[in-house]
Amino acid sequence: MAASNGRLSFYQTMLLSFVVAVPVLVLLMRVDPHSIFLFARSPARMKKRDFAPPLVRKALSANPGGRVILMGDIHGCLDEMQLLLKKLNFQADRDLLVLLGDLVGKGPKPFEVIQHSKAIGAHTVLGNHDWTLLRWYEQQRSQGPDALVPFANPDSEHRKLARIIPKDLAEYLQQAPHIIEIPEHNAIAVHAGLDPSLSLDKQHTFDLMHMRTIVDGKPSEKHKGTPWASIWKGPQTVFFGHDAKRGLQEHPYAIGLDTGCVYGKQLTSYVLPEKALCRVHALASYAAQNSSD
Ligand SMILES: [Mn+2]
Repeated sequence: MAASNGRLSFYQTMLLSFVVAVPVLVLLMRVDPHSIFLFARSPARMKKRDFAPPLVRKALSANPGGRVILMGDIHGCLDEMQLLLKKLNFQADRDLLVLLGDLVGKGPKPFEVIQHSKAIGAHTVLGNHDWTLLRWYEQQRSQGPDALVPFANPDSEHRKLARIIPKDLAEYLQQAPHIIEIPEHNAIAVHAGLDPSLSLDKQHTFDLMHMRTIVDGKPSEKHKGTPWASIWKGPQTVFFGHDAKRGLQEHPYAIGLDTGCVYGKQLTSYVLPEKALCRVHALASYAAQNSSD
């Protein structure tokens, strides 16, 4: 292969590049047809956040005289969800129920939670676990049950759930916005957080679904750092989940409601206009706590 001077000739270099590059590109295309375009754009800087969907916002209003109930991360805990709704004396035709995302993941009854949410007319923002399930679902729909998803764990429960989720339940998650606004209460619901330095329409959906802190001025998934909610100055009050490690957070303009039900702790809701918390204890511990709330 080598030329007589020990170096490759121009034509040998071209041929070798071609022989190496073509199988690599074919492989990438098989994994994800979009990857070839991404590869061409900025291969070294490609991250999971670059796959996040375009921002969807939705405004909702309460029924006349009705309450708004915001509920933290359910994670498949159907029994606790039903207990909490009973404790709240929830009336589907009167109350507006807004879930803070992560209906699925880790817990025992993911599909039942989506089914029940749909049945009682609940709205939800999209959580990181819901999004991961949808990424698998959409990839499998276009490429078959063995498709892989970039930056997603092929051994995860999401991949298995995606193969069997009923279409109408997947559609319930597909239509979920990333931000729900309730103007009459000056309230916003997101799964994880908001970047306090950006307006609502400039928020990045990856951060909306994953952030916990501000580190070096930027949103971060890390637990260590300044909680983003502590520096959110309003004027809207933001209701969020995703941070079971910190648990209940009550800042002047931000209220965190993920109290780790799936880890055997509590399922928590907040009621407007009463400004009252309502909680139930988990019936069991369904998962070991780690960082991927
Ligand atoms: Mn989460």
